[in-house]
Amino acid sequence: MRKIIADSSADTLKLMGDGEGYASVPMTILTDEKEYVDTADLDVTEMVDDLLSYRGRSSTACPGVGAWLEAFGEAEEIFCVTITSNLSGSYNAAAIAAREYEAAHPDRRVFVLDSLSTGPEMRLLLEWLYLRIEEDAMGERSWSFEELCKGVSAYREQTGLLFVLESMKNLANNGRVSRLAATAAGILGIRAVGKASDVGTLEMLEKCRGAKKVPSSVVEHMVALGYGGGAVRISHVGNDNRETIRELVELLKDEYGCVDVDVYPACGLCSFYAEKGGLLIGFEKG
Ligand code: X90
Repeated sequence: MRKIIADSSADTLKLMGDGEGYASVPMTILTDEKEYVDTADLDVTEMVDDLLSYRGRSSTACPGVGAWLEAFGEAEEIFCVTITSNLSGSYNAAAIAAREYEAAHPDRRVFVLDSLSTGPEMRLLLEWLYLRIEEDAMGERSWSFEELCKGVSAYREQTGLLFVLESMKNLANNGRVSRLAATAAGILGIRAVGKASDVGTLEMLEKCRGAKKVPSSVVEHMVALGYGGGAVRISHVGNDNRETIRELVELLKDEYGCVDVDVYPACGLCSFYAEKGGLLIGFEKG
């Protein structure tokens, strides 16, 4: 049996089909008062509201080796996709779990892909794996373990991630971005637009004054990065951005002929860091 596994920064609790061949390993969000475990049971809206009025310390923790091992179950070929190893220990934990699992079961294989990104770009990588594994299971085309590893690694180079953030307080407080980079996003009405860099860090691109300019700015940056009408995945924090997202999707459809777009709420980890009003956009470059 083959299994795909991602940490919960992928905003993907279920992947397309029935869920047998997929698992999401939860991250944890911590305050002095509460611990939020990023599973299907987490009320993300409530967490985001709690955090808005919370003044104390808050942080996050990635899944440990044990959590990854548990998710592996008894699968024979396992494909893990993690948040960028430059901002989290998730990749490291998964890689250690992979070595342990392979040592305990010499006939089984585990591949761990560092997405160098998070959220909707991870969703694209997971869907790529899912569709190929389905194709193979249906006998439409065979995909060996090695081909899947190579294929998804190559696909990662063909995908990108943009973010639009109204606040970068939690990113700065937890050392994921410099205080200087975070300042603009703290000012009322200013949104920081940036991308996941080639090494999996936050790279600032532009400051957007007001929501009105967000859709065109996002599309411009996407096109500059190679977008040409391919698949787009958008996750959002809170519901204040509906109009912006609607305009963005319309632009992509009308001007670029995009037919494969999916919009959904972010799970706990990305909601914590992207904060209320945050948008994450994953897209294909070719
Ligand atoms: O291990 C942990 O505790 C998790 C740490 C995660 C830190 C960063 C999460 C970023 C979430 C923010 C905008 C997109 C950033 C793109 C990065 C390459 C979303």
